[in-house]
Amino acid sequence: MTLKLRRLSNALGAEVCDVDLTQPMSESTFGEIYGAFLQHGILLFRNQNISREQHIEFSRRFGELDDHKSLPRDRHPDYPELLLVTNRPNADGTPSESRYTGRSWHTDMSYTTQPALGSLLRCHNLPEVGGDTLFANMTMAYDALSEGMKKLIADLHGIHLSGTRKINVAEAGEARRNEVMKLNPPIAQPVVRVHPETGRKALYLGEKVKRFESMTEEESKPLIDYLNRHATKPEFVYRQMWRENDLLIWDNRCTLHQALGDFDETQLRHMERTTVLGTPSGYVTAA
Ligand SMILES: O=C(O)CCC(=O)C(=O)O
Repeated sequence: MTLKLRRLSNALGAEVCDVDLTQPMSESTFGEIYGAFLQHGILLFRNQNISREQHIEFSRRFGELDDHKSLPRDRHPDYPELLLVTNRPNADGTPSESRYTGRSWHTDMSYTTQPALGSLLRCHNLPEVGGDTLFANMTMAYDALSEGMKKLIADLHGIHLSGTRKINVAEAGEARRNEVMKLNPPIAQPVVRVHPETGRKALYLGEKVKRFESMTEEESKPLIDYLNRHATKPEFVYRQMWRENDLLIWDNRCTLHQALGDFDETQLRHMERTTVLGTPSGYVTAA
């Protein structure tokens, strides 16, 4: 079969128009999907009324799945392969721990030494309007830098911290932040990452990076801020306006994303994510 693809934006992404994920899929069709994933960075499958088992089974074709032990409170109680991104209150009426997941530019699990290859996010419930997610193409952003800047950042490592977002402390609580920090010590990752499959260079930063290795926060901040601002300019970005039963996969090795929170928080937004483990990258370092 030849996949029917529709590009989603100039920067990245394609919709796969003619695949039904409730049906068995041949190796050759999956091979085409994987090729399109590498080429476009994001693939969107609309109208996929799949079960949780089918979500997990399809995800496994991309590689080994994480059991989300770095975020134990956010995983589905019956399916450790599924991470909840939801504002549905807990059974005891307390607010969901994951209601603010992803509210800053990041790439999944960069704060571990086995960052994610890809993530497959399924939209279960949406607010009346909004609840969008932004994605940015880090290969394109890297390519657009000057040769001087490329040289300057070539050997830098950014220190990726987990659970440091102010919103977590203020609203999810100090206890959760400390738990996540303890499970996830600071990790130094190359600022320029070579994609293990395409061989292309991409910026690997985001707002979890507070400083460069061997440099202070004060020294690092202006350049980190510049690179993040550069990388998330509109020309590198796609805005996903979700529909229920969308399944979207992104390549964490060459994209950043951010959940916008552009909706009425009293309305339900419920997403579930599988995370495909990538190749080892980075090393544990001091905060
Ligand atoms: O909820 C979203 O749209 C994105 C969630 C997110 O950032 C993530 O799963 O890493």
